Amino acid sequence: MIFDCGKFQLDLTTPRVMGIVNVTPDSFSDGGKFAATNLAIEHALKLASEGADILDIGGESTRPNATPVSLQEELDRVIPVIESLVGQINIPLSIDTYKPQVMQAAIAAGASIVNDVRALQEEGALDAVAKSDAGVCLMHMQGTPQTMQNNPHYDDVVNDIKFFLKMRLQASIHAGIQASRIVLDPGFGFGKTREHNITLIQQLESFATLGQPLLVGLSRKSVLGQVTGNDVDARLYASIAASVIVAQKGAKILRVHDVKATVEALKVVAAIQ
Ligand code: 8Y7
Repeated sequence: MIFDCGKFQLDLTTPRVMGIVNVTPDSFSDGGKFAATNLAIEHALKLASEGADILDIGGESTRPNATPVSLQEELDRVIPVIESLVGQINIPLSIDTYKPQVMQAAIAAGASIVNDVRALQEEGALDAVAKSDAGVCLMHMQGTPQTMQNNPHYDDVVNDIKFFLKMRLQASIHAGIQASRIVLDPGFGFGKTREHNITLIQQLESFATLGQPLLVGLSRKSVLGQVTGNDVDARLYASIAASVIVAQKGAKILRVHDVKATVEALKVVAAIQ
């Protein structure tokens, strides 16, 4: 299976690792924007040297209750990082955004993948991707980051999410985005209880019927905190366990903070399979 992202043709025969690069000055206390840019670039280069196959660059936190960021602020955060990285490393860069203007600017700056937690539902987002040759990740979310963890409900969590992804896949293909450019993601933690997340992991194989590669993000997520009792900065071992399990259940791209540990764990999975 090949994931077609313009300049890059990513072979998904074995699972790939997408390293997370956050460009959010609020999480870097004082230093301000210049410091945030440089820290993000440094971190991205470290993840690339650890074996990341893709880097996912985001300028707006999608955590529950995070404050929204203006278009200009988001551009100011992510574009300098993308511009710098395209000249330094030769792996696909992904832009984590739901805003079509950010998608367009990031692609112009050299990004090869759009990672959209709103699955191209924003006005103009389908067109922004369709008129490029970038790949795209369509993710499921119930509600918005502000409200999604207030009592999420599904009739049948697996089938409801599969139906949503199937509809967004159809809309994307209809807009002119070839199926070879599309990966799908159940969106762990985005409007899901602990039980919803566990059920989705248990039944991850059933997403194969959608016929597209699956991207999974479970790294350091709250379901792993609920299971282990650990805070977010102590969820590495739980994250590795989750990565190994979803890789065995067919996930093709793993979105993670801890690239080195994940790459090693996946080598063990590959050696056994
Ligand atoms: C995911 C994601 C986040 C995910 C995809 C976090 C941006 C929250 N999670 N994108 N983004 N899938 N495709 O804890 O699971 O990393 S942000």
